[in-house]
Amino acid sequence: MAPSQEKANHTLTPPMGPGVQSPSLEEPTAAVPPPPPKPSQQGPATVTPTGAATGAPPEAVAQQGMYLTTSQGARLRSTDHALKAGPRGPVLLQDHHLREKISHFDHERIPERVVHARGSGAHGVFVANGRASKICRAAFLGKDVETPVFVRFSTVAGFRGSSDTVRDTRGFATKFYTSEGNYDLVGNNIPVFFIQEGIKFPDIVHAVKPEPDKEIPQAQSAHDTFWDFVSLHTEAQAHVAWSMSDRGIPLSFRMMEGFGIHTFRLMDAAGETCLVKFHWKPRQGVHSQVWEETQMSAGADPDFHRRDLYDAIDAGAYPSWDLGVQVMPDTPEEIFEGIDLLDPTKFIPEEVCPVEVIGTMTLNRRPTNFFAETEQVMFNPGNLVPGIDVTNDPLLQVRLFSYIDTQITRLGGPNFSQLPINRAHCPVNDMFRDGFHQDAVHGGVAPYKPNSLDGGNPAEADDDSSGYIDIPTPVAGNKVRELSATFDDHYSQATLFVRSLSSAERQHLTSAYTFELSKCYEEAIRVRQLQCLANIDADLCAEVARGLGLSAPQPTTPPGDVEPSPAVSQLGKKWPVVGRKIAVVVDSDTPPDAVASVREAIMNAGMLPFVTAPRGGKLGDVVVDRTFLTAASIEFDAALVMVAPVPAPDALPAFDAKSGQDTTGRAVDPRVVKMVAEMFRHCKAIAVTPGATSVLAAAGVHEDAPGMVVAEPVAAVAGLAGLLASHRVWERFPARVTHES
Ligand code: HDD
Repeated sequence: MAPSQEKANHTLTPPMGPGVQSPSLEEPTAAVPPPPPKPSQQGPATVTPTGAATGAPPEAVAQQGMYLTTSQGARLRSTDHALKAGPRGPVLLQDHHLREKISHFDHERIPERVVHARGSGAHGVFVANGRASKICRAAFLGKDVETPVFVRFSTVAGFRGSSDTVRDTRGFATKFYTSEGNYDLVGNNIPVFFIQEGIKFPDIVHAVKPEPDKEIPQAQSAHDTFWDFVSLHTEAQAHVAWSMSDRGIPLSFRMMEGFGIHTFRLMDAAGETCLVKFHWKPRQGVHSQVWEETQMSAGADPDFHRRDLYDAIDAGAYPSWDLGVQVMPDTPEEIFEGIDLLDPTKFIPEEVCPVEVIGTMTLNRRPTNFFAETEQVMFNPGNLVPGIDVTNDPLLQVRLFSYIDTQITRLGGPNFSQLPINRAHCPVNDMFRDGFHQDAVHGGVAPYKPNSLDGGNPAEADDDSSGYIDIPTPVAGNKVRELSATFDDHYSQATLFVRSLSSAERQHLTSAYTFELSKCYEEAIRVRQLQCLANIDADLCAEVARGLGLSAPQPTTPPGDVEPSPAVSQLGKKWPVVGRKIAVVVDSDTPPDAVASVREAIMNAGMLPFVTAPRGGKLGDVVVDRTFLTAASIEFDAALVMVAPVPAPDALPAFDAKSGQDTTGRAVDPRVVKMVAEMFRHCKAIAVTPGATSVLAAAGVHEDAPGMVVAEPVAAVAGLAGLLASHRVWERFPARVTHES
């Protein structure tokens, strides 16, 4: 994937659509048509609830005409002043426009999602490679079939206005607008879940949400009620291990894996079935922030992930994911290699069952209107198409009820499927009528079956084209409130995960547990969680216990021997650098033509340059993207510092701490020094041109340290790209941390 030539020449300033004038300083007075939606931002095709294209232009459903009107279309003279009895008199109730304007405003907010409230979405396309046709009859999985998609990424715990970069599981929900109806794959970025049964969902959510007396903390799991629950409800331990790892603090939505978690049943054209688990594999690589970065970005840019997604799409660096499946035989016991496929707290290591790629999704359009699309989109794991079916996973079964139910409150009634973002892109004839916010003017007189008055319409499908085929499997048993004994093992997959991590990841995991448990007020909860850690891994338990100043308990269930799964580690691989962000740090001494060439070299490598200068405006023809005042180290994956004349003086300038200048007499800007020091600490690649080495000295960074490049600008870009392929300079992390050190 490379950015298109046209897109690659981005300026990182907001694009203006054709015919849209730059805003003037004065308030415009002449009437002009409303701006059309930007072609790159159009929502899905406008179709009626019965599927017929309306033919209406997209703007017909938005604002029309050149004049301000009431909601009924009457033109208005003024919207700045209420109608009053005299210029100093009381406001008159008679003012229709005032009442209508304020009343509509009073009802602008809808309830946020009870979980996953904070999220952002994008449109795109899924192209199947046809490999799944052997196992699944779904039309959208046929070779080269292109299906429009809308994806919403989210955090779970935080409110709608919370920060993007908190430690949390991320939602990864995809709506495929297929020719056979909408198919929703509503997954997360972690392959296991907290609970085995849906009936426990309110409990885990109540535990992680802010505590009910003070309503703190916001969007955090580092508090007593969360650790109280998960240390008692030990089936949560595997998920907790994943969310305490780097998986809980992704660098970008673009760089997360996605998992369907549950086992699904696929059926081919001949009626043969198999069991699968779905995986999304980001072509950008799987990368995370480091903990300090998450906290800095929560302050410097709470919209960090949202902005990153939209910046990448605007720059033409469209993120893409391969969709893959692990395919397992559909046996009566539904157990694979000793793992119960109905237990959503378990995953199947890729070394045990490889992931086979069945298609690729590319996100290439951001929404035109956040509320209409990202906020109003609804997902439902029960939205299935012919060929894809659920299993008896007791978590999934309850989800099938919950997602429709919640929309009735959140989207204000039963007609949420008629909202443009939720409409199927194929004919819909559901015989549902009336209800709040009914958008359709249905014809016919017989929304019931059987009927003769509408000629029998709608007809029923045959088995070949019908969704929701119930495979006639025998169901028997007493009514019980219990789970199969094959769900009893709560620890071995947490052990497997922990022992699959690299040293640096393991260090992050230890720090995360220690940090979170240190935030609990109740010692009994810390001790109880240490008991769980003892059952997962003795070293991990000992390290966390040391950090907490407690003693490590003996396990009650000693960890068994597990085969590690290298695939769960995010380290040790090489990834494409397309879409990675490079700060090009310059000042008034940097020759503009050198900046222009570096910018071009970065874009030629598929990366995104951000020219960062002491003040805004232009350097020659190059637009300054960030100033030293607005730039933050956390925004960038790497930096190229060229704050000095090029070519360099003979002797590399050093920093004189007393004067704050370098040995050539130039002041070293403390904001650049801070950025370099932070990026070094966060193990990011840093390049400096030979004339700028005093910045390194001022930041206390040695030019021979791992991941440092001292080179002429264009050569430095190649050096940075080489380092970025591993994401971070992992050698800078100490081999193993202990809390004594
Ligand atoms: Fe859920 C939203 C993912 C279990 C009940 N869930 C929601 C979203 C995602 C997930 C990504 C956000 C969708 C969007 O962007 O609009 N949920 C999961 C996964 C689960 C899971 C991967 C386990 C494997 N969820 C789960 C259970 C229940 C729910 C067991 C209830 C019993 N989930 C909901 C919900 C939400 C929701 C309350 C909130 C807003 C919404 O549905 O539309 O119904």
